[in-house]
Amino acid sequence: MPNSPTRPGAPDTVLQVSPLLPALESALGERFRTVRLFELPDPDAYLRAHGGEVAAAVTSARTGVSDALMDALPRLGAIVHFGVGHETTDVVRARVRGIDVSNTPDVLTDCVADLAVGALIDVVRRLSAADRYVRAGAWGAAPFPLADRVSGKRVGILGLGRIGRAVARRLEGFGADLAYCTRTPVPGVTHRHLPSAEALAEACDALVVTVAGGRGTRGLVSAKVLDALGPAGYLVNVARGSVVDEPALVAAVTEGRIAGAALDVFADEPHVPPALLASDRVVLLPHIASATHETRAAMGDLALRNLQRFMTEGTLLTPVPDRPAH
Ligand code: NAP
Ligand code: 8YV
Repeated sequence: MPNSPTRPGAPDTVLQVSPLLPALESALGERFRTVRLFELPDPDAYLRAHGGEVAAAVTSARTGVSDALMDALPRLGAIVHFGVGHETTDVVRARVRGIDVSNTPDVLTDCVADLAVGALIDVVRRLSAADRYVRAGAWGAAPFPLADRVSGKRVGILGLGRIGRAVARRLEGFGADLAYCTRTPVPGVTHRHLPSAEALAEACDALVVTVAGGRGTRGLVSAKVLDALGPAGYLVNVARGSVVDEPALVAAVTEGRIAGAALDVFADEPHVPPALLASDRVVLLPHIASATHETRAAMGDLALRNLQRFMTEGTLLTPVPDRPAH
């Protein structure tokens, strides 16, 4: 049973843990007694004096709610994430405390899948590299080197959840030969299921990473997996930087042990390893897979509706599922 704010004498402060979409921030300010923790000169002093007044916390998928913050909020009933990833919050720990947790699934799936396919085409056909070549005035001197074909490629999808399946649907239109890896085969999916990331990498020309982040998938794309992908293979990561062993990736790219990588996420954002910045074999994106006007508005709206529902009825619209993804 979650800690409901509808109890007599219950707290009603909403704690905004991190900066959020401006429209969401305005709505929070208009509808709730909202405290912006990240702007306070002394957040610890605030928490000591007023932590017991906080009913719900709103946070980004990237920031979550740390264990220490959870501990400072004895009457917290809900953690509302802006974003689908929630590995920055210990959901099991929250559940033990009677705290419900929500995220924003589905509304971002199409945009993230669009970007994954765009990034795949970019790195395989070398679109960004060709753009740099034209801008550098190199076109007149020599023809741009031939790239690899996208249509008909063998593509492995690591994690066939909402986003992975949307990537698969798009790639079917490219005549891709698809395989995937999840802990449990997905019922009704006819693409080949492979039991490990390494087996999947071995069987494909391009590996698209769409698994959940967190402890359970940390370093899943290891040096061995990259070697299984091989010198003609491409990596696309739109999941989390933690899923890929980044030093191993840097080594594989710079030594030519994989053909290239397209990355929307990194181990220590916004820091990108200098060797990747210097490489023409990689496409580097600043964590923008869900960053469209339409999708961010839909994410903000869903986060707000979760919070509204909790503050009025003590339940959430899109609670994260019971089975921990990490
Ligand atoms: P989802 O529906 O929960 O899918 C997660 C998938 O990961 C499931 O198929 C799950 O299958 C699989 N998985 C989990 N642990 C695994 C493991 N150890 N080995 C293999 N597969 C594993 O989540 P989603 O909505 O598709 O989102 C996926 C992730 O994308 C999010 O968690 C987030 O980190 C990332 N994301 C990134 C951006 C961005 O801006 N770049 C935007 C949105 C989301 P099993 O449980 O059967 O293993
Ligand atoms: C956001 C994301 O960029 O939903 C997620 O898990 O990674 C992205 O949609 C971001 O995390 C919002 O906080």
